[in-house]
Amino acid sequence: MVTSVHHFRRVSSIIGILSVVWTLTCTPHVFALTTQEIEQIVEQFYPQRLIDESEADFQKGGPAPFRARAFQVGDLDGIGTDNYIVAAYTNGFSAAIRVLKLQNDTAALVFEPNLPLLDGIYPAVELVDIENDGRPEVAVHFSSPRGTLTDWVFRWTEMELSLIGPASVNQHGDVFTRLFESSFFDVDGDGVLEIVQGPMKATEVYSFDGQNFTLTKSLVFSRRSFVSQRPLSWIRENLKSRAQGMALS
Ligand SMILES: [Ca+2]
Ligand SMILES: [Ca+2]
Repeated sequence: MVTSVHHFRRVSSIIGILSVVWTLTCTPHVFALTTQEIEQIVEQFYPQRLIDESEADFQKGGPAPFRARAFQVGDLDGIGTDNYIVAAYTNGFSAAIRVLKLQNDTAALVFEPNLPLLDGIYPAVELVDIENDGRPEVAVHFSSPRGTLTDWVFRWTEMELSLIGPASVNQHGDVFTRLFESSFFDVDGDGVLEIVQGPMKATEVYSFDGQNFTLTKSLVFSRRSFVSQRPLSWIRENLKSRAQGMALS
């Protein structure tokens, strides 16, 4: 009898442990989403206007419809949970950026910047904490037909992505980034990342003033043809050392 009670208690405690494990593994939670499930969510939010544009173009004899997308999951609002997806989409020509918010395993489109001049072939999304405050900023890169990357840098401010990277406005009032082939690098070692841009025309260093990036250093290459024959990895390293030299001098 003693043995069977003891046995019963052991079985009960095992069932108890199993139910805790079951609860932990089966309770829906943002963290429980698999990469494949997140990819499906990102695909569901592929912008219809990019599909329509591709198909209209194809009907007029253009190239076959094309889709590319990239994304990162991150904690944009710094609450300790990776509850946002930043996704970038292209149809090979036009592009879009969408911020999706995850909640109870569902996603909602919460912001899409109105930037008609976003374009490119393949997108890439990078989350980088520029001023080291625990909240990531967003850099989105698009490859161009010439192979160079254009870079758009944003900051998540409450409800929207605001463009903080260097940008200009064309005659129609549309904003376009002035960044290409850039990288983040702490030139002056103060813990805040600068943007170092190059490599063909000039080395430019943009510094963050808390609101935007502004040009703080510029150096034109005197032997452009020499530089352009070098591999990109060499150019990037050279840019970094030049940028450091400029900051120190
Ligand atoms: Ca930050
Ligand atoms: Ca710095």
